[in-house]
Amino acid sequence: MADLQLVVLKTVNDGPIDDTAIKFPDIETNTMQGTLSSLAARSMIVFKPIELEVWTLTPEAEEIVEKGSHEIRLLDEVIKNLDGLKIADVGKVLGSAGKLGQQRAFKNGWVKKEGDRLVANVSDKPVDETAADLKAVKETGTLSNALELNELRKRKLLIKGKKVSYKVEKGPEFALEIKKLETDLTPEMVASGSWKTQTFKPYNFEAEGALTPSGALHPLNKVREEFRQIFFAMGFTEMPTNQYVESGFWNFDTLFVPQQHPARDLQDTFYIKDPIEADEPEDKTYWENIHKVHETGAFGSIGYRYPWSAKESRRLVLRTHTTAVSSRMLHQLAADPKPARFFSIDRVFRNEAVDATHLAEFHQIEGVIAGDDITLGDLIGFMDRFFKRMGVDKLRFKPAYNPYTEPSMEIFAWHAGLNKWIEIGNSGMFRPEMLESMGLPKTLRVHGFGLSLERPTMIKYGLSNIRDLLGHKVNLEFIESNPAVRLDETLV
Ligand code: FB9
Repeated sequence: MADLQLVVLKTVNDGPIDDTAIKFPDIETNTMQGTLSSLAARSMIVFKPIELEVWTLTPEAEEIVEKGSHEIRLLDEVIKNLDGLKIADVGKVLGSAGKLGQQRAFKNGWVKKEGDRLVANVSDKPVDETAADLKAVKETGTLSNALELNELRKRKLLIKGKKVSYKVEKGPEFALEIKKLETDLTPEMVASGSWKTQTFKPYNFEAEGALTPSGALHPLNKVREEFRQIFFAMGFTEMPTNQYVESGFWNFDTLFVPQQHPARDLQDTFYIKDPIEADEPEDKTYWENIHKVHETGAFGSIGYRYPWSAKESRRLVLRTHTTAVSSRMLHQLAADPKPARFFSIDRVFRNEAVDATHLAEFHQIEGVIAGDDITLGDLIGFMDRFFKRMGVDKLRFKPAYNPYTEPSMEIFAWHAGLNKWIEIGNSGMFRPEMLESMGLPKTLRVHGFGLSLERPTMIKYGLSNIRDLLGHKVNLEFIESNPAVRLDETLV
């Protein structure tokens, strides 16, 4: 710091930096900047950084300054011999510089070709401008003629650099000694009154607060919370989804999914090895109703007419949809049937090929509405209201198939950004084979809908690969820094 005080004593005039400036070749720019900032924070100095563009020479340029330019050296060799210089000998005489020198000597009009030889085309030896310009750059770090400077740069003879200087002047609190600055007012200072003579470091109100290391919510959880609030606002109760392993009974049979349905194949479903089977449900009437409705038909349905296997129904699987939980909840509702709204948002598992938008698991969002004599029109009306809450107000419905709902509809939304309709979910009226098997009255109709959590989250955060959202390749910085999400802004 002592050296720096010398600089402070010498107030630099307003002119450009000249040799009167004091140089500190051994001080790093960051150190210098930090020291000056520290003195300025105490109002001891006022300083202004001045950055100048400087140029240094490449090794080839250094050789030109020492030996002359390639073109002047070629001219020297041509002038040496009365009959000039054989073109074939240029490389031997001048090495790699020969070809360059020959090009520029021709360009400058210094030599001309006679047969297989180069002869002088000038009567007096010209000035070696290249060497002179490079010498000037070496001495001053620049060249007054911008065109010539640019020409040397284009010939890759210069390296661009930056010279940082500082204009330093005395500040209102200038002194040759640095007073110890108090940073905090202490109770002792107040009691003794010493604060009156203390010098306190000025508060930097521009300083950003220190980042407090803390956890961060995953974007999926942020979007999940937005959906949860929408469901709560629309009168839904959250279902308990903390059981990932289900029996085939709850995951398929109660949903009237036949035991030979492709969704039950190994390439779609994860089967548990140990334990391999679940117990039968306590409600034996329900168990028998499901057996009948599959095998012989019941409740007005002709069923699937196949030998229903109790063993198959007891097999344990990783749930392939949260509709398994919906089935449990509706079965419980049958004990006291009344209008109800349930929702769930949780992981489901599919043994499918993974790609940029699909993993072997995803989070399903599911809503179930039970009401007296509700219809497909009520479902469509509800979907309009539900998606309008997230800025999606242009829906279309397309007939679809699900084993457990009839009729079923795929839901599409108009994506203005992509200028096309995109699929945003699936829905339908749960079948009587499912509802009456569990003991619900015919008048209590139930419809449901589902979508994934990953798809809206990827849209919201502009992600195209699901691996940027889930899995071991996720960028933790993205998790920590991604913005809060609001679904009520248009999402698609
Ligand atoms: O989520 C999906 N797309 C989607 C959802 C929302 C969105 O932005 C929000 C509107 C603001 C953007 C896109 N889909 C369903 C459609 C496609 O992504 C599809 O390719 C993938 N589907 C998953 C299943 O794939 C094996 C999404 C997932 C899905 C599909 C159906 C259901 C649940 C999840 C269901 C159901 C259901 C039906 C009837 C009764 C009860 C549940």
